[in-house]
Amino acid sequence: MSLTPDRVKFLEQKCRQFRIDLINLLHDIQTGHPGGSLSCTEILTTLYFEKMNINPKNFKSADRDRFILSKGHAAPMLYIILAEMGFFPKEELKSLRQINSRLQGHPCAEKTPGVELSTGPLGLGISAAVGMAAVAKADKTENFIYALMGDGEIQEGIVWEAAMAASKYKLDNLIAIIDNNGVQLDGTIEEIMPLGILKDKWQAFGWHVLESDGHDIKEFSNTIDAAKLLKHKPIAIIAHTIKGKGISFMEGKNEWHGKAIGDEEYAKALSELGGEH
Ligand SMILES: Cc1ncc(C[n+]2csc(CCOP(=O)(O)OP(=O)(O)O)c2C)c(N)n1
Ligand SMILES: [Mg+2]
Repeated sequence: MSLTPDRVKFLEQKCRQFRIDLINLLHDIQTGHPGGSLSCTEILTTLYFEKMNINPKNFKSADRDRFILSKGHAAPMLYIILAEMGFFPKEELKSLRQINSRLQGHPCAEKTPGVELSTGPLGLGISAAVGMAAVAKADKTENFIYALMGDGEIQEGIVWEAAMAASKYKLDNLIAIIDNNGVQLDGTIEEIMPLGILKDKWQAFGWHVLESDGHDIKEFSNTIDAAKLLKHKPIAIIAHTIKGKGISFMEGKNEWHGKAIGDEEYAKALSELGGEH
């Protein structure tokens, strides 16, 4: 069902607050990945607050939906959202990337409540997601497996092995989302390794393909609804996004993939977002 205007406004407000929380956090700890966290803020928020059947109080129920952050470096935004949902205290966010913390720089399923799979090596998450979707099919559970990949990530060969397997086994319970921000770690996708026409590539590998603005919550929500109705093939959603979205000097800049935020940059970012420390 399409989101009401009030609900969209509520979720947009959440996203604004999550971006403020992210900047506060990464400035405090002087490390972390802002660019890729900011590009998937609306995607994660829509999935966790609107679409997925996940409950922190009953997290291990067999038929829960699964979310796999295959682009594991966006962990800060995932943690902010998991804390908001009540998986662990918000106070704990301050321990991000500290020795012995439950909140490592990349998600750790053994340590962190709410994390389904340890990720960080790109391409690994989608591969495990294919396995999870195959198990769900075999067990005849009604749940969906969602995996979020970066566009740089899909340059990894393992992604396409996983894509072939998902197609062979007709995993229509697998929804892979590509955070198509056009930028990777040390340059643009075009500079480093062009991907060609993504829609054609995924279709050629036997997938349904949908496209959406990845920052438009209503459109993205409708796209997820449409994806869930598709049958007999896995589904790829190409989400058009901007790396560093919401902070003018970070937008589209690979330099902000992983970089400490200086004091002046911090003040500017916060004023643009209209936030407070
Ligand atoms: C197998 C592997 N190779 C290299 C890296 C280092 N690395 C981390 S993030 C990244 C760039 C990812 O770009 P993209 O997938 O486009 O992410 P986003 O733009 O969404 O941040 C690289 C090369 C890694 N984590 N894993
Ligand atoms: Mg990218």
